[in-house]
Amino acid sequence: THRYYRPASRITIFAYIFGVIAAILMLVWLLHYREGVDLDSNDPNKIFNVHPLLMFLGLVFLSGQALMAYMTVRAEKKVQKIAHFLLHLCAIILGIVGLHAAFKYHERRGLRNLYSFHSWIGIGTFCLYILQWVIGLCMYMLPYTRRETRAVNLPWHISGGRAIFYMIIVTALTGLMQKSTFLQLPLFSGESILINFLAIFILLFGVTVDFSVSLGRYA
Ligand code: ASC
Repeated sequence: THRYYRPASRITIFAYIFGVIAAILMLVWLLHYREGVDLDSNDPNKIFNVHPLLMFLGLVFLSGQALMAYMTVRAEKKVQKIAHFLLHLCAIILGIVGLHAAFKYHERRGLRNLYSFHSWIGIGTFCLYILQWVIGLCMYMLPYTRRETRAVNLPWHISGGRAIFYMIIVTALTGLMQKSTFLQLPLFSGESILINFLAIFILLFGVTVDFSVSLGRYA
């Protein structure tokens, strides 16, 4: 019988574990060390905290799951493709709310927008992410594109997607470092160590997700 899915290799299982650890560390950081999350709060910090939570859950965690869908979704190719597409759509929706939280926080605090390296590469990456999604929709989901055109563009879709995913990882890590600079945490305080480990697990998630994609093609 024909096997539709690529088997989840060991590296894909590691990616999944790193992603879950990063998610737990993010929640411990925001709920235990920080003020918690609430987009409609009177406390501007609770508004801000929505930003790292949703950007991580959407653009790091869910988009990583989307990249691995062809390995992890135990169904025929068409279903994997729809899962890949919808996971990216969820990531975009979470990303929009997460970006809104950052702007809302700045407005509450009377702070300027878009002054940092983190914000510049973040906005650039999010625009590319949406562009890639729209191109993917037109090229691979809607029935108008010829089979040969799809095939010619597939390496670009995959390479471009992997580059955007690494840009997301870079944005997440610079965001964490920017926040810990603002917080002026004491060296080796519990929170500072937690943020550093969160950053390491986000990086490990990024590398292992990308390995799953690249090595999966040879499985
Ligand atoms: C698609 C799809 C693929 C590619 C492939 C291009 O729409 O599901 O796997 O395009 O046909 O070679």
